[in-house]
This record gives sequence, C-alpha cells and structure tokens, in this order.
Amino acid sequence: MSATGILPTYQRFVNGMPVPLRRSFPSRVRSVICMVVVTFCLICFTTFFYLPEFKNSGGRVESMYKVYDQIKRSGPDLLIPPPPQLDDTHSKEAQRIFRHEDDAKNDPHIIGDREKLKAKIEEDHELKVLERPDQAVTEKKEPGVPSGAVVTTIAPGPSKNYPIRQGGEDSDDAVRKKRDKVKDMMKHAWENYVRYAWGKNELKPVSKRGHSHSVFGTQPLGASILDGLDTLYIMGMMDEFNQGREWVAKELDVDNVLSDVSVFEVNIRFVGGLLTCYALTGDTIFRDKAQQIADKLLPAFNTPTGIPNALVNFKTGSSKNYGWASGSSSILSEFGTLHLEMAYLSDVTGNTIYRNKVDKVRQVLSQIDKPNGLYPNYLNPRSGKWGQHHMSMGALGDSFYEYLLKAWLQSSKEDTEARQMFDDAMAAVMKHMLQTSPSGLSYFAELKFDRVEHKMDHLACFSGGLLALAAKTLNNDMSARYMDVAKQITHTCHESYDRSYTKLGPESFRFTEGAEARALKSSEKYYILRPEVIESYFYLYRLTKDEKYRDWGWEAVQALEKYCRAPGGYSGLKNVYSEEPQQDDVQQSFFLAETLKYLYLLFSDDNLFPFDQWVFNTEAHPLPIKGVNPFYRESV
Ligand code: DMJ
Repeated sequence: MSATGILPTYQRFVNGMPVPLRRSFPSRVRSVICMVVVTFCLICFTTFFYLPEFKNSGGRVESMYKVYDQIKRSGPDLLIPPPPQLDDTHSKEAQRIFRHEDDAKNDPHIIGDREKLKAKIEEDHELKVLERPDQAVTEKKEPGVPSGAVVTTIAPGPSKNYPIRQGGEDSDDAVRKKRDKVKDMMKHAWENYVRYAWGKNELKPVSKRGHSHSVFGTQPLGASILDGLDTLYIMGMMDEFNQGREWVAKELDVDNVLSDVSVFEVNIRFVGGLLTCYALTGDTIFRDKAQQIADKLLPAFNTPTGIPNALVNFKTGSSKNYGWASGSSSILSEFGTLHLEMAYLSDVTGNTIYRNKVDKVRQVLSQIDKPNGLYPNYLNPRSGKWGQHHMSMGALGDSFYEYLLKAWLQSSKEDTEARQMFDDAMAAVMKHMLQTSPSGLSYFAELKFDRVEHKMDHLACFSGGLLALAAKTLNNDMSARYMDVAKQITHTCHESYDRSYTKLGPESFRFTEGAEARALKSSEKYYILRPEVIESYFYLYRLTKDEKYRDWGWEAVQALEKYCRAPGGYSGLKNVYSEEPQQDDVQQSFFLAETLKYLYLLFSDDNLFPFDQWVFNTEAHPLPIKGVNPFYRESV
C-alpha cells in the first residue's frame, strides 16, 4: 500500500502499471457496504406501505395483498419472480391468506377481509377492463407535417350496436358511384381532422393543425365532431361515429368555458347535432350533453323582452350583443333560429323551460309592428324596438324565415301561427325584395331602409330549397308561385357558380348593368365551403326529380375535388374567379355537417330522411317530426 493522499488506496500495480480495481476490500469495509445495501433494501420495501393507496387501506389482508400486487406490478424492475399460481383466480399469497383465514373462520373481521379481498380481485379485474383505453390516442410527428403540428391516431371506439338507419341507395349504378365518391370525401375530411385537429373546433387542412372561429369562444369544443357526427352515422361510418361518441362522452366539457360563445352557433351546430344523434340512436349521452349545453345558453335569454343576447359566457353566465350590431341589437337570423332545437329538447327531456324561452321570442315577433310586413335584421332586446331597417334573405336574416316554416312542419303542422307568419313574411319578401335582372335572372335583393341593394348572398341561396318545401307541404294558392320562385332562385345560384372560373360560387354576387350573378368587390369573391346552393339542389331534386339538379351537384363535387381538396382535408378559396385560386386553409365544420351531407342525400333515394318524417335544422341536422316519427322519443 502506498500512501498517496489522506485516504487509503488499494490500487494494485503490475510491472509498475496500475491495473483495474478488483473486489479486494478489507472485511471491515465489506461489512459497512453490506449494511448500507441491506438498509437501502429495507427502506425501499417499507416505502410501499407509505404509498397513499396503502396508507388509507382498511384491512391488513387487503394491505398485504396490495403490497404484493404493487411489487408484482413493479416485478420486472425489482426482479422478483411471480408467485406460482395455485388456481386460476388466486395467487399463492392469497391462498396462504385464505388458509390463515380458514383457521380463524369464526372471526367476523377476518371473514370481512376475505370478502374484501375477493371483491378487490374482482374489482381489479373490472378495473382493467375499464382502464383499457377505448381510444388509443397517440400523438407523433410525421414527415411532411409542419413543425409544431401534432398528429393524432385514434383506434376505433367500442362498437355500439346502434340500429342502422342508413340506406337510400339509388337503383342507378352511376348514381351510387357518385354517392360513394361523396362518402370518400367525408372520409378524407374526417380522417384529417382526427389526425391533425382532434378535439379542436376545426381543421386547417394546409398547415395541418387546429383552427377556431371566434364564435366558438377561445376553448376547443370539438365543433367538427359535434357537427359531423350525424353525417358519419348517415353514411354508415360507424367506427368513426363511435370515436366521436366516445369523445362526447368523455372529453366534452362545457363547464369550464370562460369566454363568450355564440348562442346561435352553439344551438344549431352543437345542440342540433347532438339531438339528431339522440333521435337516431336513442343513446341518452347525446340528449344529456345537448341539455347541458342548452342550459349554458339559458342566461342569454334574461333580457327585458326575452329576446336573447348573441353571446354568452358559459362559466359566468354573463351575456351581451355584438358591438357592431345596430345599437347593440340582437340579430334576427340568430334569435329567430332557436325554435326547432329548443322545442325538441323540451319534449325529449320533459323540461318545458327551453320551449318556453323560444315561445316568448315568437310572441315578441308575432306582435311587433313590421315595416311593410318585413322583418328588419336588428331588434333591441331591451327596448323591444327594431334597429336599422335592413332586410335580407341572406346574412342576418336567412334562417329566421326557415324556422317559421320548419317549426310548423316539426309540430306536425299544428303550430299554425308559425306557418301563417311564414306565408305573411314571404308575401312581403316577394313583393319588396324579389327582383329580376335585365337578362331575366331572379334574385332576392337586400333593403337598406327604402334603398334596394342589388346584391344576393350565397347564404340566401338556401331559399330555393325552402320555397320548394313550402310549395309541397301546403297546397294553397301560393304553392305554384313558391315552386316557381324556388326554381328561378336555384337557377340563379347555379349561374353564380357557373360564371366563375372554378365553378364554385362567391360569397355575394351582384346585379348591375355590366355584370349579373357575379361578385364585384374582392371582399366578396371567396368561397368557404358553404352548403346553401347544394342544399337547394337537394330539395329541388327530391321535390321535382329534375335530373339537372343532380348534374349541378356533381359539377360542385368535381370543383371541390379540383380546387378545395388539400392533402390535409378540404379548404375554402380566396377568389373563385382566379385561375389558380389560393386556399384559405380552413375546413369549416359545416362542410361536414351540411355540404357533404346534402351532396350525399342528393345522390340517395327518397327513403333516406323522407320529408314527411324529418325536418332538417339550419345546419342540416335532421330532427324527427312530432307525432308521426317513432324516433321522436318524447319523454313520458
Ligand atoms: C351554417 O352554419 C348554417 O347553415 C347557418 O344557418 C348559416 N350558414 C352556415 C353555413 O354557410
């Protein structure tokens, strides 16, 4: 031994060269090391008893079994071999405990422990079944995906045996192929949403990540799931439907939304979508979630007139109107488009509060003076007076008119007040807003007080389908006129598509000396995957059987494929007149709910959602008709 420092060294040298250290400690040091190792092992072992799970456990047998179980779970790390199994159910350890218990079988405490142990074994077994993730969600980076993007893959959810309500296959093979094509589009849209934006509101199909429109507030609420679920169901995409159902059951949380959310959008997309799923499946999770969400909307109705504000904060219940809306008014197309969902929700839950709220809105609207029989777009919820006298069949007005007709249909034609209000409103609209261009195109112009603005929104193109439905559901002296206008309006809307380079239509189009059915301002040239034109093709085809509507629908499919399809989903376009249109990188949730659903129905036969059984809400979620449709599922 050579003393080279304060501490002794046991370095050995061979031929003057140091050799690696071998185990050559003196016995005093060896016993110290041994004691340290034993103490360490002891500490590790006793630690199990201080885990929170054991600290609280009641019976000692149970605790021991838990310790054993915990060790078993950590087995591979601790290198403790599993105990040999004495029978299928119990470990040797458990058998030993039982034998001990047999010795003392008259002791009620120990018998209690045995039962607890058995229960624990069963419970553990159960737990394993429950804990197995229904949806194996994994997130990873993929080549070709922009940095920061997350890819989600989801294994199919548990298979539910929902009754199948699909069908509607056309007898013509060529039509069936077109429908299959639409289903493929839905697959592309959905799968990419799942991959890149699962749980977010919408998908950015070019940059492959989540997107959220401000109408949904600042928290992700899975808008594309809630809006797209019934389309998946109708198309028979049951694995995907079950994925969405599991998300609704386990992830959808509306209690912690601390931002302003649109009452109208949440109602038509979320409440409407969930209620359709409930009608189709009878699965109460959909009804209950719809009710939870609707409850969050109720505070918005607490105004002096009962006309709801546009925005509500789910968490605080405070509500307000948009600052830009004439004198902080509520908007006709928003507060006038709540009736179908709220009335149906009352009937399936047995709680009348929802129906009462929309009945109050109806009462205000039926009693108020209407300038020239028309409904302005703005109404002040505090004074109950109209704001600016702007009228439109497009933005800010549109679906109010739709819900008058459809509330009457939904009620099995008992809500005659709604039908009367619809007919009166349409008479005024046709008198004051319906125009014919120099070349003979019909369109609904907009009114700003007494001034006519010769502009029609893409949104207003739903009115072709609506008027056709009005014509066919009540044979009165207006029917022929309704059908005639329905065909003319749908023709004009098709022209707005046909006159663009992409064969998709602009957001608004104008009628001037020089141009007809064309957008003039660059701010009106975009197409955001809207459904209204296709919606009218669907109604007109079903109600007239004129093949041209299917042809027009197929033109739209081809245009969507050519210009809107992106590697990561479908995108809107910034300018439909451009030869190389730029994509806007948003896949709107209504593309799943409406555009693809209406295309699918256009290439289906009449048995899929017949009009005498179902009525489509403004977001294309079919709701059953009361009294005639067994899927109404009214609470008893
Ligand atoms: C949809 O959310 C509904 O159709 C609504 O009534 C207005 N338009 C959008 C889609 O364009």
